[in-house]
Amino acid sequence: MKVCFVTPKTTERRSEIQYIQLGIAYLGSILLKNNHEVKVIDGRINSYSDQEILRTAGDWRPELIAVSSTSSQINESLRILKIIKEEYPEIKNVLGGAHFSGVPAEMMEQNRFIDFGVVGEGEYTILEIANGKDVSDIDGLVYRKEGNITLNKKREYERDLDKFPFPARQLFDMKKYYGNALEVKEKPMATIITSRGCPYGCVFCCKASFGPFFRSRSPKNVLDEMQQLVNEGYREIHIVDDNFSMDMKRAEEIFDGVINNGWNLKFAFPNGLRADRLDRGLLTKMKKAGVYFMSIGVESGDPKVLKAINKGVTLERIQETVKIARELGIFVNLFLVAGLPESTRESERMTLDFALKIDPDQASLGVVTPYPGSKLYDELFAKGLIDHDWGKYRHDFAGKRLLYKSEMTEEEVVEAWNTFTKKFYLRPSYPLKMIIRHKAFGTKKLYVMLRSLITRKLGG
Ligand code: B12
Ligand code: SF4
Repeated sequence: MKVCFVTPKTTERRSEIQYIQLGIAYLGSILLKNNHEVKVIDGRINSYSDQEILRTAGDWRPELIAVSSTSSQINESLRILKIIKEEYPEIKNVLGGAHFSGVPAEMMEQNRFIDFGVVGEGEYTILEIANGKDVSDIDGLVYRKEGNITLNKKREYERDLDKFPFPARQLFDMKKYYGNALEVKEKPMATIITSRGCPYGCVFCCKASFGPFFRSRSPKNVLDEMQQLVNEGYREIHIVDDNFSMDMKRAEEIFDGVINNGWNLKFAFPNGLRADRLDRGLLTKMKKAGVYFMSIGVESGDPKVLKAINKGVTLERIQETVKIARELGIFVNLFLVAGLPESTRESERMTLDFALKIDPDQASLGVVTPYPGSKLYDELFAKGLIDHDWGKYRHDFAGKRLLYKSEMTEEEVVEAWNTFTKKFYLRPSYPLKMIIRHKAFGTKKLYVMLRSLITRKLGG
C-alpha cells in the first residue's frame, strides 16, 4: 500500500518544532520493512501551504493518508485531513498520536471525515491496516461501522522494544531539522528514543501513547542505532525519552558504550529527566560521554504542590542533582509549571525563590494545561471543567487563555509567570554568569535566549 504521512504548517514558534516526528519515522520504518511505499510531507519545516500539501500528496496517489498529532497541533491536523478528504474522498485516512489517543471517541464523533483512528502505540496497528487486515480484527483501531463509531480492543504495548526497526530518518530531509536552536552544538543532529513510558504518576503528564509503565530498549540495540547515526555522519544526539534514566544501570551501560566507542558525540536531553534517577556516578559518565545539556522536571518549589501533583521528588534531591550537574559543567534547564493544582501566590513565589537559590542555567516556566491522556484532564472532565476548544491547548501560550483554574485566578498566574521571567532572567548577574560558566555558549545565543523570553511576556 502507498502511505503518505502529512503534517501541516504550524503557527507555533519555529525554534521548538525543528525535530522530525519520530513517531512517523517509526511507523514509516515498519511499513517500509514490510514492502509498503511511504512518503512524508512535513509542511512545518518546508512552510508548505495546505494547497501545496494537497497537490504534493495527491500527485503521489497514496491509498492512505496518515497524520500524527499532539493536542497543540490538532486543529491544524484536522484541517488538513478535511481538505484532503474533500478533494480526494476515495483516499482513506488515519489519525494517531497523543491527542487522538486521549480523546478517540470525541475526535471521531466531531470529525466525520476521519476514517480510522489509532489509540496508543501505532507500529503494528498501521501495518495491519496497510496489510489489508479486516478492520474488526485490528487491535487499537477506531473506525466507523455502518455509521457507528467502533473502538476495537486495546492494543497491547510491545514489551520487547528491540523488535521495532530503527526509525526511517531517510523519509525526512534531515538537513532541515535542527532542534531548538539553543540546544544544538553540533550538526547534523538526530533525535533518538531509547525507552517508552514512565511508571510515575504526575497528574499533568499524558500517558495515552505509551502507557503507565517503563519499557526499554537494550543498551546494545540503542548503541547499534547510535553506531548507524555515527556512520551516517551525525555528530549530536538528542534523547527524547519520557524517563531515560528510570533504569539507572541501563543508562550507565549506554553511556559506557558511548565512551568505549570513542565516537566523540554531543548529547542533549531536551525533555525532563527526573532528579531522583540521576546520581554523581551516572552524571559523571554522561558528561564524559558528551552530554552537555539536560532539562530536569521540577514543576514547583512548593512541597505541598509537589505532593498534590504526585511528583514524588523532594526539593532537596533536586537541589543536590542540579548542584552535581552544574559542577560537572552540564547546562541545566529546569522545567517549572505555574498554576498547578493547589498552587497559590505563595507557591509561585516559592518556585521563583527555589529557582534563584539553586541557580540553574535556564528555567522554563510553563502554564498548566490539562492535556488529554493526563490525570488532570480526567479529573477536570469528570467535573465538567474541560474546555474542548483545542485551539487553546497550544504550546506557545500567548495570552490570558488559562485552561484550568487552580486556587489562583488567571490574572494571578499570568502575573506569576511574568514576575518569574523578569526576576530570573533580568538579574544583572545572569548574563555575566552565563558567559563565565559556558564560554562556548556564546553571547549570540544568550542574546537570542533573552530576546525570546522578553518577547514572550504573557498577558495580552
Ligand atoms: C520529544 C517531545 C517533544 C519535543 C519534540 C516534539 C515533536 N513534535 O516531535 C519538544 C521538546 C519540542 C516537545 C514540545 C512539546 N511537547 Co512534547 N513530547 C516529546 C516526547 C517526550 C517524545 C515524542 C516522541 O518523539 N515520541 C516517540 C514516538 C515514537 O512516539 P509518538 O510520536 O507518540 O508516536 C507513537 C504513537 O503515539 C503512535 N502514533 C503517533 N502518531 C501516529 C499517527 C498514526 C497515523 C498512527 C497510526 C499512530 C501514531 O504510534 C507511534 C509509534 O508507536 C513526548 C512523550 C512521548 N513519550 O511520546 C512528549 C509529548 C508528545 N509532548 C507533550 C507536550 C504537552 C508538549 C508541549 C505542549 C510542551 C510544552 N508545554 O511546551 C510542546 C508541544 C510541541 C508540539 N508542537 O507538539 C505531550 C503531549 C500531550 C498531548 N495530549 O498532546 C507528550 C505526550 C508528553 C506527555 N507525556 O505529556 N515535545
Ligand atoms: S512528568 Fe516525567 S516523571 Fe512524571 S509521569 Fe510524566 S514522564 Fe514520568
